[in-house]
Amino acid sequence: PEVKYRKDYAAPAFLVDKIDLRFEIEDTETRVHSRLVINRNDKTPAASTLLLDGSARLLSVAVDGQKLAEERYRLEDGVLAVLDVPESFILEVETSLDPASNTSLMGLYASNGNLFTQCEPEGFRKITYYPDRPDVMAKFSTTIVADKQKYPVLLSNGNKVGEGMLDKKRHWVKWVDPYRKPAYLFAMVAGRLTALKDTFTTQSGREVALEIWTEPADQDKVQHAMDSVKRSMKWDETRFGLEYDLDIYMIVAVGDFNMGAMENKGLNIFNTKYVLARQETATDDDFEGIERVIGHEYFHNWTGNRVTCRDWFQLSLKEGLTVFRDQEFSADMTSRAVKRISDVIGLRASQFPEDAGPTAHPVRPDSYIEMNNFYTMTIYEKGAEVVRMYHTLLGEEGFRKGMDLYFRRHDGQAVTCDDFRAAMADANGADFGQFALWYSQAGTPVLDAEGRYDPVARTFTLTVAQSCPATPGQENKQPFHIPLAMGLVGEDGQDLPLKLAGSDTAPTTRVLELREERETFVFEDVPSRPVPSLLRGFSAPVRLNYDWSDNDLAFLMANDSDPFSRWEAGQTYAERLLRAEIAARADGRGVTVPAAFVDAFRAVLKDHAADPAFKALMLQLPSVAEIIELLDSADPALIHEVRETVLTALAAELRNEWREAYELNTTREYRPQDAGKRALKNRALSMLCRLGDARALESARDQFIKADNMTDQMGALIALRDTGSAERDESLAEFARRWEKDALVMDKYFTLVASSLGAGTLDEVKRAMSHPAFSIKNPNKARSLLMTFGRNMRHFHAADGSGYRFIADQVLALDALNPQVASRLVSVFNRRKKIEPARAALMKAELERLMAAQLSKDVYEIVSKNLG
Ligand code: BAL
Ligand code: ZN
Repeated sequence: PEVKYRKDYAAPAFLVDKIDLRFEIEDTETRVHSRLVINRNDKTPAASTLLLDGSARLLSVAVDGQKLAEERYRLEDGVLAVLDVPESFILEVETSLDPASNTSLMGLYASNGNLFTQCEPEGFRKITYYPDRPDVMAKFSTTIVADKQKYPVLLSNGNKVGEGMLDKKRHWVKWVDPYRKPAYLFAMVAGRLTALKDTFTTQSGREVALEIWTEPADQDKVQHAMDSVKRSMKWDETRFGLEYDLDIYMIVAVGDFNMGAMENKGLNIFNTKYVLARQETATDDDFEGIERVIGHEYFHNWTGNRVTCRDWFQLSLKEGLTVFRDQEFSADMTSRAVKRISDVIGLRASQFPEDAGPTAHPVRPDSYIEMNNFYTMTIYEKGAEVVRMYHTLLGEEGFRKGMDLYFRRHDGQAVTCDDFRAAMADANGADFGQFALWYSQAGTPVLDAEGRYDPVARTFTLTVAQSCPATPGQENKQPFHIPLAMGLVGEDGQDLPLKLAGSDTAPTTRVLELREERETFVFEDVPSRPVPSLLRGFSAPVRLNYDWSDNDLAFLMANDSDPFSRWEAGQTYAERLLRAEIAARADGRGVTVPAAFVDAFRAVLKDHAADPAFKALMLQLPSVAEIIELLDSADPALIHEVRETVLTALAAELRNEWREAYELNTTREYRPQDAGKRALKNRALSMLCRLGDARALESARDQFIKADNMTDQMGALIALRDTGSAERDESLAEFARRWEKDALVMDKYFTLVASSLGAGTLDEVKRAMSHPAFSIKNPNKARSLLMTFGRNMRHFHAADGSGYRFIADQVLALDALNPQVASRLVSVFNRRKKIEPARAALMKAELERLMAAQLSKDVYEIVSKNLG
């Protein structure tokens, strides 16, 4: 397959001023007529051949009203070449589509009898022939014609300008989008849908119609989504001064969707997972996820749609920035500390491994085979960290100045990451030259810090060395520009003023700007040996090493004024213990959990003043996947066993405290704002159940039966999941029966099955595949059962290779249907080089088996990088 390179970018030879689309929806096909007003782009050398991307069945091509004879065009490998075209002309193209057989869910496809589109990044070419690249921005109009009974609702981007009956049965609707946009932001929907309607009045006093469309039976689950839309609109006005720009904003929910959601102009299409919620069917995490994703897609209207990407290598320009914006939104709506910690957990669990593996790529990649493979944690989450670092370096006001300049300069344009960086620099007179390396160098930088207290000089000297491991194609890295937020905590647990030689301010948190391989900072007037608190707020996406004593870590856990660093101290303490015990077990010794470690966690549990959501995070140990990253030649089974032993010790030693936490955080009635209490209560329940005592199992069973909300129902099931008890099997079976008609709740059932640690998990997963609610064609189902199993470190890494074989088989089955989802699934093999040799060999054999099969570009790219 062909590799595309960033360095080969060339401006488009032709531009499209206007495109008028007409969809004729019939029973057996959909015909698409497009009419383009095309002009040669005077910035490029004269060319007389127009090249269009496309793979749909081509019916006809016409230039200036003349249907072209076959010798006037050529169609080869997804490119239509129209020969001898004039400077300016009208091009008409007719195609025929079969949405019902489109299992890729890209382009136009059917889901439960309704029609939807997904065009980002390159789906529009499956609909018609077009310069399908984001730097071609045109004005779109869309007319949809369909049977009124079957497709009463016809939607597209922009404002509705007309509708009527064509004959007795068929109706039409016309939509016009006044804003220029790339083809990837096009959308249309046709079907039997119902809307919740509301309005929002913008800061300048315009009334915007809001509509959330779902299948009729789901209308009782959209209020939270609607509230989230209104909160998002308000927040973007308040925080960034950004107002919505059309008369109507629509969201449509669809059950078959490759991604979470899509920001099509004025017509966002959403996975039902990120729209539908009721207390009885959705957990607190689901509610938060909906608010976050609704915010994310809404925020794209400015960061992505009004200002878009020049080419797909710049994807993080819109995604990193929009994730940063949704993170800030969620932080303002919930708890900033809890949000930050949760985001870092996700980054470490998924982005750090990606950045250390065979598919590692910079935030702005240099090449790709299949663009769909680059909707990654690196582009999104590391991209958001890069944006956050501007914010940390410039402060809120400076960052806002940079954003304002970015929109002033680039509204209506397709631009690059460098343009964003220039706006941040120019608005603030800042130098972000070295900062550019965050876009071009892959890999997670490592900071090795050392501290020395001099009691005579009363100075504390901090030395920080930075390095970055090699990644594919990048052997040697240059030093990054890194903001390191830090403090010094005094003996009494209070922050000390940070007086740096040569500076006349003494704040208690400072952002040190690292630029060299090794730098030293001397703090003066330090009265006694402090404990340094480093990387406060996780001020940069790096790994940090510092030789804290266990006492220092327990002290920071209890005292650090920065909540992220309190949490981080606990994680570092746990990680250190786990590593030591893994090494001990490998030498045949038993696992011991020191009293001091237990005491540090006891103190957290007994801190009744702390936010329960924060406590729930403090009481969580690093995952097996995170520990694998820290080791060479990791044995997943051993890591798992040690981690379980430590958890069980914490459960047993703190049994009374867990019981107390369970009781204190059980509330009489359900209120959304008690999510933190539910999180802590359910963590306590899990800890108690792992001891296998009858009282705990009974509490869980009782909670499962009586729960009036999904968080508590799931909390009980998660607590029971690995107990091997009769209560487990009964509750799980009952859950599947109770919710067999609710697709999103059944996803939870499949997730529970696939994340189980018990011995029969693989068999249970295989059985679940023939459950009537399961379909491998539905991405949510494939993700909840198969992807969850691929992340089940105990069973995916079964020593006999059965987990690897099963996943490889499913990759092949999926690849024939939906390459995008298949390619996500095969990525669970990415960490092979971290795994001990016997298992690594079994993994390699499966990858080789895949390589020998007929693969999509998507899966080929991931497998070949794994074997390369
Ligand atoms: N643009 C693809 C989906 C999202 O990031 O919003
Ligand atoms: Zn996005």
